[in-house]
Amino acid sequence: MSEAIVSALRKARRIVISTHTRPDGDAIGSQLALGNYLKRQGKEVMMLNQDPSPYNLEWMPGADHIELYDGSLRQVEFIAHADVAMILDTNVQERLGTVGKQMRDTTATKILVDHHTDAENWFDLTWKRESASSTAELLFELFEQWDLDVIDYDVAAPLYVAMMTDTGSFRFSNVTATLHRMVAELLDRGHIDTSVLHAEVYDKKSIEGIKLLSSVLSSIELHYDGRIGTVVVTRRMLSDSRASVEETDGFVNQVLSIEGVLVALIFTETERGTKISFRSKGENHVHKWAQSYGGGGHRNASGAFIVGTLDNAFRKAIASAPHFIDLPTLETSSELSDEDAAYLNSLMNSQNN
Ligand SMILES: [Mn+2]
Repeated sequence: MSEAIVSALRKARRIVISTHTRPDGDAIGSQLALGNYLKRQGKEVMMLNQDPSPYNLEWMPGADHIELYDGSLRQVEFIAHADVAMILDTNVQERLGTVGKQMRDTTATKILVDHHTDAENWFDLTWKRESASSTAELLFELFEQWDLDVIDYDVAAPLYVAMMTDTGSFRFSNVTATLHRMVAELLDRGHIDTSVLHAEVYDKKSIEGIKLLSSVLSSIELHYDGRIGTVVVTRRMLSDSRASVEETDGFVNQVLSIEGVLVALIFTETERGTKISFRSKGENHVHKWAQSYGGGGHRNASGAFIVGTLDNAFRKAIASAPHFIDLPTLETSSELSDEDAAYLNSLMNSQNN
């Protein structure tokens, strides 16, 4: 399959690249690395997303060439007349946002490069593996197939950032020796100073963001004998801190860093409902849990959205935890509040009936 993808890209003249809404480091890094690589190969490239890049990724080479999708004739025509449409780091139309329909409807060869579970079936060619650390890792494999000599700083830096951000700086369980060999190639070919890139991405927090972190962490709770940890981000916390919601990225990892916590959840209150981010360690997979609320993602990192109040979403998610995670029985769950226990009991009784 990788040969077919490289061959389609070789033959293509016009290539459109898109990635998911609220893009992260892997999304933007992969998009830029591929975009810059294809431009080196003489291709006409358009990079189109629904949402802007996070502020700490705006420095990356080519970031100012990513366009926000506005449905203009120029953009719609480019997609319609493209030879190849690349979909990166998501495998569902809906996650592409406003640009999704055009990407799906184009007559271009639609190529998916992604590491999420449960792909939709409208792609012509796919290069996907759930166990891959990042979409960037999969892209590197395609570059290997094509020509590694094309990789310069403009390709290597975004690819490195994509791998770094999707692996929690190379510490998650999907980090392999093979990934480190790829990183070694990127450092050599891009003449990369890793400390500079790390600082560009991680040491740009605002004082408002750190204040928000402090109020979010004060909401921390442990459930089920300390196996599940939660924090909440209320609209009040956001407005009081004057931080943007993007600055909550990574907060959930603080909860997961507690010894004994298997799964960390962060509940973010929005106007329409509650967003839940799930993070987990090792074999405690959370994607099915997120899917039970219409969400999805990876086995160790998923998300979902529940319409309704924060309080309701919180109790619902906590009560359903034992259906998805191996947890001690109720009797030993000393940390479960009376209210949670009552809700869980009513849930279990209704399922027995
Ligand atoms: Mn990713």
